[in-house]
Amino acid sequence: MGTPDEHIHPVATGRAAETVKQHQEPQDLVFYAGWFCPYVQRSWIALEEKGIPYQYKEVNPYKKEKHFLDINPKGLVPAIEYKGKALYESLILCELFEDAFPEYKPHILPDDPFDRAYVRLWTDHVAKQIVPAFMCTVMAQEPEKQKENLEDFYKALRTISEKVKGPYFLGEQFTLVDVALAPWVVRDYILAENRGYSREAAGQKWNEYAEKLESRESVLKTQSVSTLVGVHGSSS
Ligand SMILES: N[C@@H](CCC(=O)N[C@@H](CS)C(=O)NCC(=O)O)C(=O)O
Repeated sequence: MGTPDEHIHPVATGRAAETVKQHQEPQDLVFYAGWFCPYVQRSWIALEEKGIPYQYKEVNPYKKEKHFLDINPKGLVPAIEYKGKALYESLILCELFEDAFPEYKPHILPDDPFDRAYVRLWTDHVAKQIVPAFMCTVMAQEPEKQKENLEDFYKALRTISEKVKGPYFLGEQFTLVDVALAPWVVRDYILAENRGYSREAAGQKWNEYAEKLESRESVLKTQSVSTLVGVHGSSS
């Protein structure tokens, strides 16, 4: 796939381009994003779910421009500026939106403290098991290694599938687990086309859950036509 930068289309396309267009007006919350990035899509889904007012600013994080490094010293998207303060890390941003804008609904964390912790536990599974296995499968060069990583990916998917209440992870409520996972589901065609992955092979429950995630309106609204370069993140 070459270097990430080499393939980057400069702006969002498809439904995501319409969403970007609707969020150009200055707002207290500035969302620094790369349309192609699955981590960005997480925070973007959370913003769109809630209808929080924000201004979208496209950044190419691979350029490491000074103005952006002042916002996120790691130079990664997503990042935000809110009332003069800056913050980054996709899942932390999702939690910030939940806490700083409680009046904007739906909430993506349940009210019950046990359920909240449970959602965080399984979001952690997405971040530490599913996403790394996806990335390793894409990056692996040797067929043996690719096979091994794909098996780890299937295993991580089956583990979460057993816990899915349906239609979403926790039942009717669309929560942070779903938000964290959806951007990888919409990119799984990369594994299907290049690594022999199929949703069916991960089980019927996974297949049904994946279909629910990819057809959620907030996911569709933040989706560009091609996401091929969007698998080059740097961590979970
Ligand atoms: N852990 C970060 C990962 C963010 C990330 O890796 N973003 C990628 C784009 S998908 C990026 O900005 N890469 C720039 C680089 O690696 O220099 C998060 O969850 O926000």
